[in-house]
Amino acid sequence: MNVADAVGAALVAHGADHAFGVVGSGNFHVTNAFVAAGGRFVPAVHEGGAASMADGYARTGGRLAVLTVHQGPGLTNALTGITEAAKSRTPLVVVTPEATSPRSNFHLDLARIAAAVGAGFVRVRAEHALADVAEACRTAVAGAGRTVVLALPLDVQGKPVEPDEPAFEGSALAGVPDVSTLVEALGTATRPVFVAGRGATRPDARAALVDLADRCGALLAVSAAARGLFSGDPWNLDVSGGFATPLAAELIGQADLVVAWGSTLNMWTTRHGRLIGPEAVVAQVDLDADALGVNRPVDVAVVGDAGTVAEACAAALGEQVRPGWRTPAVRERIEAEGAWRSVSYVDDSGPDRIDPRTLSIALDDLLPAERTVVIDSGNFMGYPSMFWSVPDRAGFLFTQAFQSIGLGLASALGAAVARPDRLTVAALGDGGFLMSAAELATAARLDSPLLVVVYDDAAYGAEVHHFGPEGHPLDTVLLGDRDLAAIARGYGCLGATVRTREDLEPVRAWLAGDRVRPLVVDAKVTSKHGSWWLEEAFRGH
Ligand SMILES: Cc1ncc(C[n+]2csc(CCOP(=O)(O)OP(=O)(O)O)c2C)c(N)n1
Ligand SMILES: [Mg+2]
Repeated sequence: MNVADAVGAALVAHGADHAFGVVGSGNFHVTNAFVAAGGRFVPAVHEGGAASMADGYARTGGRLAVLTVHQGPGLTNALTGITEAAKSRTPLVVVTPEATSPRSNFHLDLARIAAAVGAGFVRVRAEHALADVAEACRTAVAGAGRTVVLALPLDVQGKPVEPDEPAFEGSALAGVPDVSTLVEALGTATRPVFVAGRGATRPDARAALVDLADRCGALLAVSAAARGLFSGDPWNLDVSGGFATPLAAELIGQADLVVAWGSTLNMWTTRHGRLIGPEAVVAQVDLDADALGVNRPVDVAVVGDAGTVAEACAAALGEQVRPGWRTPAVRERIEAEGAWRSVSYVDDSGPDRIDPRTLSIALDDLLPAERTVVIDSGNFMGYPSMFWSVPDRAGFLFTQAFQSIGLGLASALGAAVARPDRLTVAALGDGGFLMSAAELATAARLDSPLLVVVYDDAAYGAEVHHFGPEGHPLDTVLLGDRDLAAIARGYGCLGATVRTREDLEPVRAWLAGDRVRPLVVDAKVTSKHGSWWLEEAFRGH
């Protein structure tokens, strides 16, 4: 067996069941070997799309994914998606052939590229090929997860490989840290709030956190990236940060203890620190010691996995159950005011354009509760993030770690492959849609149900609202009114244009049907004002 074949098979042996990519000469053999070993390969139109598909697949499925690209431009095309994955700590192995000779057209300094985007790097050696793949896979899935570039030199791929290399070993579980100070804080707080973030990674973190919150009477909140973690819990305040409901902002602001679980309490999650009251004791639990206190001072810091630490705290509290903040009055308020749709607004829909809030609420009513919601970046992004319910943590994918527009559609395709049992709903702006529309060709080929909702304001709305109020010329950030439904039909998808609530009838019909072909909804939305979460974001620039 040669190195390329062995690497493809080893990736499957280490738990990768899906690879996404575009195949060229350099990754042809390794990709075929992956498929021969039982893996599924999903071809994308563009490597940028493939990278986001792999990212979306890994994040939604909670498992290792593989991206396979051609040498040189195949990798550079994929870099934005790889960077988003690296910043999100996605367990992803990027298999890239390597032209080692600096005189080759394809040559890149792969180690430096990987380092530059925050990814790990492993180069496959002929004599240690299996150990090198094992190291890449182990690094990808260990701890909070890591994106790893696995370089497969072209001049090594055809060499014979020794079959009896060391076997893959899973990562050892970290020990339980000292939680006494945190337990003391939990045992004395009267208005505790938990804020869980992306780092609350273990699949059973929810159960451990909810159990602990039940014991100490804590209210539950999440960062936007972890939305859905506490869905269905009666004490769930939903998102803390720019998307927080007025009620969530009010209650978090009154907390006497805020415990961040796998969240760094960044400017988004805390509205630049203003959400958390000055008197609150702040605790932070994170697997990564370097993450402790990065964004604000913390009074209690614990290095450890959120689920493990929560279990240890619950054990230390013993039979003690404190009412904390769980009064009937608070519960009634969460029931009455806990969702964005309970907040009144003045509908600015007209005959030709629909208010994005009205659109979002109408769609939330139409869509099945079992859904995977995927959000691209832009002014629009708060509407689906705030108004659409999500069933659980796997039901929400936020592609904002690199703050790139244009990653949502392909990420949604990866999510749809990971969860074909659910309807995947991608929310995009028209700018992000046009940037990534080529992957509609992939969407039309896949058999997973997909609904794409484009909040179409005929502009790079975020920039319009950023610079418009200051009187700058805006021609550079206007996109013009395009027929996005027609574009979608050209790729083999279905398309519908929505200007009023009544125009949603084709969506209702599509949902009631077999949903075999993806549906793209070009929703012509009003955009008189910039969104308040965007104003919040601009404070950081
Ligand atoms: C790759 C990339 N290019 C440019 C930007 C700057 N940018 C941020 S939001 C935005 C506008 C997005 O427009 P659209 O997708 O239509 O969403 P809208 O803001 O109109 O709701 C732009 C250009 C970015 N974040 N990422
Ligand atoms: Mg737009």
